[in-house]
Amino acid sequence: MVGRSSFLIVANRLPVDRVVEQDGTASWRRSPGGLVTAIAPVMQRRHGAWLGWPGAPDEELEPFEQDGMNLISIPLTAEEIELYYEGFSNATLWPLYHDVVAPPVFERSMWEAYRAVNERFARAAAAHAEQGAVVWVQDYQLQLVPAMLRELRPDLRIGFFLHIPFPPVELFWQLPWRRELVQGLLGADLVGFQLPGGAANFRRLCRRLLGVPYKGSEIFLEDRIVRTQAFPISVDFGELDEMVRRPEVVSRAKEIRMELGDPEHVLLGVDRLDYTKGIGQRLEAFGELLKDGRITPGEAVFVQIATPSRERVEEYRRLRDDIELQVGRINGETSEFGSQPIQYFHQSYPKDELAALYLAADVMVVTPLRDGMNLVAKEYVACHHDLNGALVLSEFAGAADELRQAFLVNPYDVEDLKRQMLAAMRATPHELARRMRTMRRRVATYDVDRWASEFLSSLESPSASEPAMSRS
Ligand code: GDG
Repeated sequence: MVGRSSFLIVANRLPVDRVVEQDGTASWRRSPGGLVTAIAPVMQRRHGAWLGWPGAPDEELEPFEQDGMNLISIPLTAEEIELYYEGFSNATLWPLYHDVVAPPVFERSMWEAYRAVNERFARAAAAHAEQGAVVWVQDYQLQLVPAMLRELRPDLRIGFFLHIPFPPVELFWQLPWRRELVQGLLGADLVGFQLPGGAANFRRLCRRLLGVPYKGSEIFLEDRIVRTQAFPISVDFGELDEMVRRPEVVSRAKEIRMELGDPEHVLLGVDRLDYTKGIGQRLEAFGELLKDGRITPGEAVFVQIATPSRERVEEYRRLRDDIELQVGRINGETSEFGSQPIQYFHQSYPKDELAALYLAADVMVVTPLRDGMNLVAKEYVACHHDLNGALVLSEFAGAADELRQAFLVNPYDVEDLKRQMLAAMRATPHELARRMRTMRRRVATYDVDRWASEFLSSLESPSASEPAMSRS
């Protein structure tokens, strides 16, 4: 039995995946990803607990321990997965928060399920938190949890971090449940965003919608202060840097280039198959470069890894069909015997294979139409201690704020995409090294550990105005 904890993470998913061995026995393995890596040591130090959904419908599990973390499973029914997760989270909020690049679905049944599931998470967190515990709620699936939890447990210190962009007031305004959502977030002591612009959008929204005043980063409610601040997330630089120096990863990278026919330029895209990632636009631009004769089929190969994602959501099914049609069309028009200019993979890969791919790529093409941060861009930089390699990066990715030495591009502008991809292919080793060195310094300094520790120390320190408020 897991007791109460002084530190809790509340996230849609538990940080583990179920693995079934050949003999049929099932166990859990820690999920890959920076968030878990950054938070696991804090969890171990503070006897922390992580609350989340285990990933399959109707799974009722007793609390269990894995890698020194106490895991508390929050069950979801098949209907809740459809309405709360695929519905309100991924068909309503996801497109709304990403500049409405796809039309958001507004459906009352989805909203009801979102509210009910958020309530379940809040109740579970209230039940597992020690007096005065620190609770860190993650992301857009759980925006009502901070206020629900405060109502149940006013003694807690509550933080919230949004991994995706926070939209401008004019877009957020469309949401029929806009007041409830904002009030949900205002239950936190600290609301963290990827960029200062997201935090500013949120403060303006609070004033327009609820009439609450703010000054600097602080929003003044009647009885307390909510702080808003940017904490740009990052990657485990040390782990990736070490991984790409391993002989087996180095030789795998060489092998990948050979398997691709040893072209002069290997271009790479790695994304969840998502309509926010601008995959179609970048492939279109690459196809035009081939058709215009600016590059020849044997000269460059574009490897696009499109990891399967949200496959039951209608918009994602359509996207998959569109991209696969497009890849077929471009390859059909431009291939030569034995070489296809676009190599498309709708699969996921182990981490070290991904690292070898990053190492093998001359040009990393990261061109989302909107992205909270984009870790792929930072991972690519972390993998290039050789100072080789060019990053083509969308101005609409949060990472563009930090990685100013990338080949920055407007992903809506096909000509600009073509220009920047060509510039990246033609740049001299000296220029590439100059750009990469600066970007690496940034990612090495601001890694994911720093992200987590800055958020937590900000959450735990009282705000400048707080003592004054409590005296009055
Ligand atoms: C959200 C926000 C924000 C991808 N394919 C494979 C694989 N991946 C890994 C990448 C990277 C991660 O998935 C994707 O992270 P991104 O940041 O690029 O994008 P989202 O999934 O949309 O993430 C985003 C992020 O949250 C964190 O706050 O940056 O803006 O949208 O780490 O490497 N990993 C493995 N195999 C694959 O095939 N192992």
